[in-house]
Amino acid sequence: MPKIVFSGIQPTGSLHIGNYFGALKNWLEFQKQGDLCYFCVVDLHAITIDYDPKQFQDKILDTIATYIACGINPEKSIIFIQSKIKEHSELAWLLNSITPVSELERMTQYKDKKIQHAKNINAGLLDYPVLMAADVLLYNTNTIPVGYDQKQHVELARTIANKFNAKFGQTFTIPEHFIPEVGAKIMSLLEPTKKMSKSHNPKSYISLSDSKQDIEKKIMSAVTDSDNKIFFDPEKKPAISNLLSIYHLATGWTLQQIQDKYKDSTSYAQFKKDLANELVKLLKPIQDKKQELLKDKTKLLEILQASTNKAQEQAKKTMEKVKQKMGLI
Ligand code: AQP
Repeated sequence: MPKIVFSGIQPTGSLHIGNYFGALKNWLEFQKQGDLCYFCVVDLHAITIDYDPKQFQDKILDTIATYIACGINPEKSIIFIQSKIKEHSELAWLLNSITPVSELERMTQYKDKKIQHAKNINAGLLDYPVLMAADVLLYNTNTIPVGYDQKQHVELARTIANKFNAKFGQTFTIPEHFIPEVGAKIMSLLEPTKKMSKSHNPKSYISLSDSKQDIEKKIMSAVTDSDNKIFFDPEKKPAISNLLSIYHLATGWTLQQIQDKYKDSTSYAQFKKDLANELVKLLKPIQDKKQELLKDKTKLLEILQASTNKAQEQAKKTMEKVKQKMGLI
């Protein structure tokens, strides 16, 4: 049975290799398998932190172009912008009525974002996981490919769906997360115990749009320990282990093959140089394709129209069922 897959990325900035290895690369596998895939640009999630409305449309378009440049094919997968389908907000409101505030307050992302955005702790920041539950439940999703950071939100979406089904009768499919074995949590280049994030210091992440010079500079100055030995041990050597994982994901070499290659190294310099080169090789075709797509923004939006119609049709069907179950007219 083909799966029904839903996933999204916030247009909060240029996507980074954590988004690529943790999410996008796995989306391609589902697309290749012939699953029914919904890949959304979750702009309504992105407005829960401070943002510049003048730059927002460009960021949304940049994210769409990145999806397509990475290989998401609008003829095979459904690519759309969340705010174009009003049912996302509508269902989120209805699900709010069965979601305990205490569940939302214990979400790790909310606790982190409250500290990071201390001057703008808005209701949307707290309510983020309910909108995410609405995103996935609208499409009868059974599989949600995400990085490790989103696991807790997927669990809450399951709780909400189960609660709704118990209260109003069988309505929603209970979705499951798909978390890749490697790449689920790419760490910051500056603080290897924290996850790579696009809203942190740009030196802490490799953006998919970074130039060769930027990639080299960032990898060469990535934090490491001082023993100059290259082996995988996330506990004792979080920084080198993170770089080894990135090397593995960028090249397809096994961790053992990479460790063997550098077993006689007496410094990290050559390892870092090679890693930077591999990332440049990986990202160059994506960057070229993206630039090409962004030359004609009207056409880029037109490409999404058929996808948006398909998503709209399904969202409408689900909402009709939900409203009827809830006793709305
Ligand atoms: N460091 C990461 N390693 C692996 N996967 C990651 N993802 C994000 N960071 C990593 C996965 O990418 C998808 C989209 O994430 P998002 O942009 O919607 O939100 P996020 O998880 O909050 O990502 P950022 O970069 O940290 O964004 P900001 O800084 O704007 O909050 C998700 O599947 C996520 O798991």
